[in-house]
This record gives sequence, C-alpha cells and structure tokens, in this order.
Amino acid sequence: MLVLPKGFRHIPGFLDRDRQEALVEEIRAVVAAAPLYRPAMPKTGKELSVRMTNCGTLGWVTDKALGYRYQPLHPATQTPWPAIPQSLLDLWQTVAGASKPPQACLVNFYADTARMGLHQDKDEQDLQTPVVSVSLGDACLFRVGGRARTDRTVSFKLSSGDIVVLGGESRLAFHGVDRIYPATSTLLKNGGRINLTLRRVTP
Ligand code: MD3
Ligand code: FE
Repeated sequence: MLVLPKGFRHIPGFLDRDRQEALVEEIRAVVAAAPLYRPAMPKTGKELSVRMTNCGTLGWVTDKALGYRYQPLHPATQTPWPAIPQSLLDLWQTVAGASKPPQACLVNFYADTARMGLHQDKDEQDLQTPVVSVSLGDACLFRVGGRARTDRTVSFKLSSGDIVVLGGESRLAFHGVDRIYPATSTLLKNGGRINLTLRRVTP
C-alpha cells in the first residue's frame, strides 16, 4: 500500500503564472545581492550539483570544514542574507499554519542534470513547524519516503507553481529530487528549476 507520510500536502498549481513571474523577479533580486554558490559536503568536500543561496535572517549552508549549519551571513560575501520577499511571507502565513514567520528561505537552483540525493532535513532546532516548498521552472521527479532511509518511497512530479507543505510526520521524512525534466517550463529564460524552502530554525 503506497501512502504518503501524515502531514504531507502537495498543492499543484498554487501559484498562477503571474504570481510565478513576480516571484522569479524577486528571486532574481535576491540572487543579485546573494550570489548562487556551489555548496560542498562535510568532510569529503564533494560539491553538490545544486547551486544555492538564501534569504531571511538565517541561511542554510554547508562546506567541507564546518558541515551543515544555519548562519546569518553569505559564506562568500560575508554580508547578511537579503530579506524574504513579502509574497513568500504571505504564502507562509496562508499555508504553514504557524504563528511565527519563517527565518530561512533556502533557494536551490537545478540545472538540467542536477539532482538531490535522499536525505532528511534535521539541521533545524524547530522540528515541529512545517517546511514549505515552492517549485518554479522546469518540472522534477520528487521522491518522499518515511523516517527511515529504508522505508518505501513514493515518486511524483513537481511542476512550476506547485507548493508542498511538510508538517507532522512528514517533517522528518526522507526525500530527494531524482531528476529534472528539461525544457518543461517557459518560466525561466535559461531553463532549469528553482526550489524555495521556507523554514523556522529556532522554536
Ligand atoms: C520533505 N529540497 O532544500 S523540496 C531541501 O526540490 C530539499 O529542492 C528539494 O529537499 C528541492 O532540503 C525538495 C520539498 C521538500 C522540502 C523539505 C522537506 C520536501 C521535504 C522536508 C521534509 C520532508
Ligand atoms: Fe530537504
């Protein structure tokens, strides 16, 4: 029996085309202030295929020496991350059911061949508040399982404008991006996929 973890909500087409275009412009401004960079895994220094940046008071970063963590400054520019755009704060208010605003918005950029291996998000002190994900641009094949790496997984497509809310038991579910479907969206001029994840880091 294939079941999604409790608390997992996929809302296809949450953002219409106009709101997607407006959001892309806001993310372009974020990236102009806080450039995308290629993070590296702890210890091995192996680079991720996804490029990343953040907005918010805290951003998720990783490098060979210090590993996974949240910090208030961009690792390259050493300046504070730009603010989270108001449209994303509004979206969070609508779908997260949380009393406090998000502190971190991780911006993931996937080129055609980028992927993200199966992992859990557990670098946050606050594991009660949901994570909210927004997909923009090319579609991807997304996979979600249970709290154990060996639990069975369910795969489905995430398309531009879709939202996923990861609350309850799904908050600690293993998940990953197996592939991008190139040229499936006209939203981004140069193709690729952007994923935004809004999070509370501290309770
Ligand atoms: C399920 N991002 O940034 S978004 C990540 O498409 C991440 O870039 C993927 O995994 C991406 O950590 C997936 C959907 C998502 C985000 C957070 C989750 C699913 C999740 C946290 C817990 C369980
Ligand atoms: Fe994740």
